[in-house]
Amino acid sequence: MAINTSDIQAIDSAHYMHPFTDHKGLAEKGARIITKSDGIYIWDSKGEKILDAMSGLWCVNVGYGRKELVDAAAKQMQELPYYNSFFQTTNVPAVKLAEKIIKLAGDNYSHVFFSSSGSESNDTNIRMVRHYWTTLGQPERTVIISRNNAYHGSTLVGSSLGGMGGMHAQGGMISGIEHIEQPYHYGLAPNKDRDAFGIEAAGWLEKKILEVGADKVAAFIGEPVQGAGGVIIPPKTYWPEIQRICDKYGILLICDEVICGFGRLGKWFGSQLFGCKPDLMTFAKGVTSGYIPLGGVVIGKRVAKVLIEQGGEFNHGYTYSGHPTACAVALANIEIIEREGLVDKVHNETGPYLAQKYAELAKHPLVGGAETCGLVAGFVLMKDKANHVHFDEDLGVGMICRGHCFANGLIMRAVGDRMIIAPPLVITKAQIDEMIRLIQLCLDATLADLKKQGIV
Ligand code: PXG
Repeated sequence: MAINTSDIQAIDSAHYMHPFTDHKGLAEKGARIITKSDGIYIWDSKGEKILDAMSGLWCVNVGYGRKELVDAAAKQMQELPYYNSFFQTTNVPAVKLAEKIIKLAGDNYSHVFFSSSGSESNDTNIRMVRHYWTTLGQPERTVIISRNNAYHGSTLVGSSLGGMGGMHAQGGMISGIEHIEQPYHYGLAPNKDRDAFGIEAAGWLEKKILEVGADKVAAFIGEPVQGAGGVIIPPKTYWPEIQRICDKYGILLICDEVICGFGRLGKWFGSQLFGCKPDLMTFAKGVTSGYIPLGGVVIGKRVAKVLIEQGGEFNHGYTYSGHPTACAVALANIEIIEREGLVDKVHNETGPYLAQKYAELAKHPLVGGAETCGLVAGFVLMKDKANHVHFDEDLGVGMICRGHCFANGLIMRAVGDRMIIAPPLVITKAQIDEMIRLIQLCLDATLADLKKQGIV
């Protein structure tokens, strides 16, 4: 179907309200219309080929153009497109997917609750942990501790859990959420020993627990690696220490695996890489590689046992909990990840290769704090990295760099001045080389721009 770009842009501007978008700015420029995809590439309506180093929005783990996933959806839709799991009914794909996810998660877990997104799943988490403590006769344990710059979704619960001031400012926050500082070594304490900083940053949790009162705290929630906050990779000492502190005070640990789960960090779940055993794990995105919406919570035995044996009816659920078509696509997606050995490939081959390439990229005069973990990576654009001087925030240097990426056929995200990537797990070494060449080119163009404007 031929597409008239300016017609679609005009209708888009007249009727389609986009997420996280300044519409006045967009109307002037017109949205970029993405029309097709294959592997790690997407194309726009003008025929430009773009290397999608963000896997859509951190989700297209097996890459675009997988007919198997289309076939799985079509087959399921012909048999049973939809049915609910309320009123003592179930469906085969949901049952099989729950069993499969528990096998991947390991011994600590027994049940899965399904939703359609990461935000909904975190809402489920909060309902679940508060219900858990009430069932155990400790209803005053309601407070959830989270972190600054965290992202846990965009519903009111998700944004309250998250640590983004801009989101809190629009619509407010639910009560009972506390935040501690994030474990951002390069940003907060670059001159400190990294591992010692990890212990110190975990210690902020203990301080907050004591401030709130341990008997009031229900859970701590964190992304194993903070994604939307700018790919903040914690020191290896951080999560084991967080686990120790949660255990010490009997507090539930929730890992939000929406980005880190399903192979992104070279393990099925990020918490498996960092050596902690959360009581609850949020998932979404990579479970279906984004081909169809699905999310959920993997429930540890400690919580499941109490809810099932003592909790009575859990007054919670979504129309699409356990959606058969979404679950069938997830099963086919996990089969591809297993058959192609993508988790091990990230761990043993492409992850280490990307790390090596980022170590080279770190020599660029603009690049500070370049780090990778599996197939997520980030660096911060620095004015004077020798003296650890950042650019003035108002200059929008990250957006300048992102503009060059857009113009040169590369999707790389800017979070402030942090430039981040999360390419599909199917990316090859040759494609990593191609991606790095493009990043280098965009960095050079950004530097030239900044010099021309007299900023550096
Ligand atoms: N938790 C985490 C860790 C996420 O990254 C969510 C929950 C919410 O999932 P849903 O499916 O409700 O969107 C996310 C989503 C960005 C960006 O700008 C990241 C997300 C969503 C939108 C934008 O990087 N992550």
